[in-house]
Amino acid sequence: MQASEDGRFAFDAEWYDQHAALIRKYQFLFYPKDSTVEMFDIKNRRLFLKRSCIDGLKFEDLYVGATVNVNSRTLTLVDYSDEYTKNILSSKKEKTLALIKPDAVLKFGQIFNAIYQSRFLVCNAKMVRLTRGEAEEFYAEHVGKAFFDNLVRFMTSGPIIAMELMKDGAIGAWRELLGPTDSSKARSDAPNSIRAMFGTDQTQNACHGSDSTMSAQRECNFFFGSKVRRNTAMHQGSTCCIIKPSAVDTNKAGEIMAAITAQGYQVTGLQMFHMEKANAEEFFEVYKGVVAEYIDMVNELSSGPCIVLEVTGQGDNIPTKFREFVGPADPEIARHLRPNTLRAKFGHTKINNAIHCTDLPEDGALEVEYFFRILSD
Ligand code: 3AN
Repeated sequence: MQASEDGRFAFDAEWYDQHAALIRKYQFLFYPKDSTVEMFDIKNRRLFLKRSCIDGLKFEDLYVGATVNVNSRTLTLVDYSDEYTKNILSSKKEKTLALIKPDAVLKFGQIFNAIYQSRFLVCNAKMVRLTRGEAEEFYAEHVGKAFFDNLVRFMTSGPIIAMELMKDGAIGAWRELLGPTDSSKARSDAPNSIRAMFGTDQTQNACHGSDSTMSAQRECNFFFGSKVRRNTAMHQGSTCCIIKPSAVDTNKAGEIMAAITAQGYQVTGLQMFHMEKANAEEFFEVYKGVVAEYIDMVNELSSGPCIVLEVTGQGDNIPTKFREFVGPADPEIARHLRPNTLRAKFGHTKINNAIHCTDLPEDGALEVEYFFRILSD
């Protein structure tokens, strides 16, 4: 296809058709003038979607690697399909890898919040624990340096959270937000930086950021390609908490995470998911025919990325206790009756109520399993 005359953007998009077990390829066109989308089926050389509005889709959501929901299909934008789109978008948008290191993982809510406040888009996130071999490979450029052993020991000492961040000039912007490598220097030279606020010294310095386009690509691929596939979910005495797409989209996820840990809960698993509509239907199946809002719940859960947490805590019956902390399904009711609950603070409507949590105690393990074993594979 040719460069656009009326400023439309063109991407190559793919959709994995589970039934046919094959990848279908489309050309995806976005017209910023009226925010409409048009799609062509590449193999069959025909119009697939007549130019129309897609609910909730914004220009900022479109970049290579993004997932977009169109007519119940979760498409991945795999490349720019014309020079115009490439020139305009690729020169600005950048991806970088951020790691929350073991010393700062308990502060992950505040760090996510700082990231959202600085207007980064979190495209992917997952909590993992590195093996020694993985940490050595990740830091291969530092082999032989005096601090190498110490660094590897530290990076394998507990869970870390990997994130793929995106914005214009993301690599430099994230390093600026991090501050100097040495946390003491950060406190004197950049007191509002993440390392100043959350780091201890030169090795235990809270977070990592890629230092070039090449390393960003390698490092994002290291965590979100096929290499590090495990997650840290423990599947024991835990419950499932989904920070819903509408809360993620309005940059509330960090505040919600911080509120959960401030209440004394621990987060032992964390992963971002881009739900297919079919998966959202399957996950909410127990509500079908029972809850009037079932279809809206499914649509909301598949409308964009959600962040799923495995939550544990002191004592028994975590699903029941955590559910009380999440509060009534309707945030209006929650604000009247239980103003300290998560839904009272972060919810808007019964559908956009910020959080899903496991309802029945016996389902806690099943819901955690659905995300951290079934979908994550
Ligand atoms: P940055 O993470 O600021 O880019 P690098 O890439 O030079 O810093 O170093 C990678 C990691 O190695 C740092 N984040 C830090 O944890 C550790 N490190 C770097 N320099 C030292 C040092 N002189 N002493 C101890 N640890 C260090």
